[in-house]
Amino acid sequence: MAGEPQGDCLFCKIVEGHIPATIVRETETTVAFRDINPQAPTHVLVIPKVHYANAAELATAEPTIAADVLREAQSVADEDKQASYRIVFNTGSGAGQTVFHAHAHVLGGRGLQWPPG
Ligand code: D5M
Repeated sequence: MAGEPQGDCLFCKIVEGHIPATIVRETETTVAFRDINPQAPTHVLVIPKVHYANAAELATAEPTIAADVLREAQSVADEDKQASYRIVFNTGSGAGQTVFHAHAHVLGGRGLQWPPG
């Protein structure tokens, strides 16, 4: 059920500590860890501890936690001393989403092209 841990979800396993990750920040509602395949000097994923498939589902069901994710993205950028950074929420496989647990990519530390590919 949405909001509950999913046994087959990689990011739920990271939240539960069953899969290792390089965790950089943790709050009551969120975890932030370095992406295993970094696309920029700063590439951190901020996830809610609760399981929702994507950012829109999270924001609909738990708007306060969705705001926590955004606030944590800023904190990650601050800690990595990135004054400019990009937040990406891939939504749907056509947009490149591969893990169906809501997550913000926080990217910084290099020039970022617009529009993104
Ligand atoms: O982003 C999913 C991201 O998750 C992708 O950039 C790789 C990253 N990933 C996958 N497994 C791990 C582990 N174990 N640790 C850290 N990062 C991981 P998406 O937007 O769904 O394509």
